[in-house]
Amino acid sequence: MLVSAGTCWMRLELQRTVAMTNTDGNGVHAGALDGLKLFEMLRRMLRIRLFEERVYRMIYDGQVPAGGHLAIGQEAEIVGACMAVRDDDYMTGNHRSHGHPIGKGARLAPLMAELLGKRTGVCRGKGGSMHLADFSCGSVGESGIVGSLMPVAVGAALSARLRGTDQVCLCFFGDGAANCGPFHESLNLAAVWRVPVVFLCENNGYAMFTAQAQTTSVVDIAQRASAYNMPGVVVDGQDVLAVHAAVSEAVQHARAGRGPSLVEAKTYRYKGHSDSYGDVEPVYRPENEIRWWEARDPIEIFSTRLLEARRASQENLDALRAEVQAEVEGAVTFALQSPTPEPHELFEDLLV
Ligand SMILES: Cc1ncc(C[n+]2csc(CCOP(=O)(O)OP(=O)(O)O)c2C)c(N)n1
Ligand SMILES: [Mg+2]
Repeated sequence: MLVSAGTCWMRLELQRTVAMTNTDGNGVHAGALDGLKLFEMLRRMLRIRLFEERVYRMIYDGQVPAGGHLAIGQEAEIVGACMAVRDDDYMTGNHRSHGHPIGKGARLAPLMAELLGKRTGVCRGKGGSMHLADFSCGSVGESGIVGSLMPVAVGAALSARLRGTDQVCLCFFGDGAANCGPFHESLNLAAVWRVPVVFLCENNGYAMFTAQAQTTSVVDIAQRASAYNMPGVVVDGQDVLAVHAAVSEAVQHARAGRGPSLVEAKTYRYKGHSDSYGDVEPVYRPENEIRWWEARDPIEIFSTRLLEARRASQENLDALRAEVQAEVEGAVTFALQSPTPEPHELFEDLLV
């Protein structure tokens, strides 16, 4: 009963959001982005999707020691946001953030090796799925403690300002995190100090097995921005261009020294909360809800738009998918063949 109330609410919300933020007739913001960037957006979304699907299979084969939380279905909000910032800008994630460094341009092989706990991983195998950082693309860190990277994002942005650079920090967090203390503390301090952070709420409608409507005082989490005197905007998280446009505006605001913004992307995860090996989840989402969201698949939507706007041919799309598939398989081979760390390495790279 409660779940179906949540379902109905989510559909209405998404329909309202789509109406508010839809792109132009072809679904492509004419002139805003060149063909190469559009194609790169699709490439990164495909990288995330195929990487995560491969990780999913490897989890159930027992090859990923700690399991993982997958973001399949959320690719558009990740890539739309990450491609609205520069390579030298910072980014923080959460427990569901394999895809976020990929969105920001990370190489797949060291990321896959990290998930397998290998020495060649981005954190030399010590971070794993939930605690990885990839400094090569500005990914400062991720954490299994919900909300805990939000103050870190404020710190990264503050450091940029103190060093006199114009870097910004893109801070990803979930709808569940928006009900935790660090959300409120971080938004407040970021606003008081006017630091250049873009808070990106990935509202996938659930915190573990609980629908947002059952736990949250507001319909749109972006409403909370007004409590902290910053701009707040809701965007269709399945539309990569809409997210890109909203985050670009927030980034411009931050770089101009005008402080933080809150962008809420309405999205959905197709897989369970966690795909840790052996995890059995309760039934908390109706099948028809999952099917409804799958019909709004971000990669399908964007591919169709590129075809309709004649920005790509079907052959281009097929070739891109094959290229990314090969890249993912290359990453798997690299990770499987890489050595595991020696026991003494446990005490290296520690700051005490
Ligand atoms: C401080 C804290 N409380 C509770 C948990 C258990 N937990 C792990 S993920 C999660 C849900 C987070 O939901 P959300 O922020 O919406 O992110 P999503 O998983 O939907 O991407 C919870 C409650 C935790 N890891 N840390
Ligand atoms: Mg959530």
